[in-house]
Amino acid sequence: ALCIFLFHQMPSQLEGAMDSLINVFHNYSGKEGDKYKLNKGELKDLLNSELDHFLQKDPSLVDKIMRDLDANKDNEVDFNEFVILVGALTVACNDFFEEQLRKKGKTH
Ligand SMILES: [Ca+2]
Ligand SMILES: [Ca+2]
Repeated sequence: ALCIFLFHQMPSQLEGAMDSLINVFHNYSGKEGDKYKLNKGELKDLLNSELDHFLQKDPSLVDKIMRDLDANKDNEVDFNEFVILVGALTVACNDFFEEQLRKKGKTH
């Protein structure tokens, strides 16, 4: 019901973010093989195009991320595994953001 609501109403900022997350995943996962999972090539495309600012240009990083994310060891990243990556990155960014806020706070 929530998802139907999302597609018919102007979403809030958070709902929009959730919607984007779902759309981005499926844009890449649908390219090859299993439509609902990212293989290594699809994961690489997604990381390069969508997380360019967060990730260093390190060719071995895709392998590492794949290994870290692939909890069920089927060599594909499904949506459950993908949200763990996004969640971890978001937490890391928030830590940075809070640190900046704290630094600013101290100067006053
Ligand atoms: Ca796929
Ligand atoms: Ca997997």
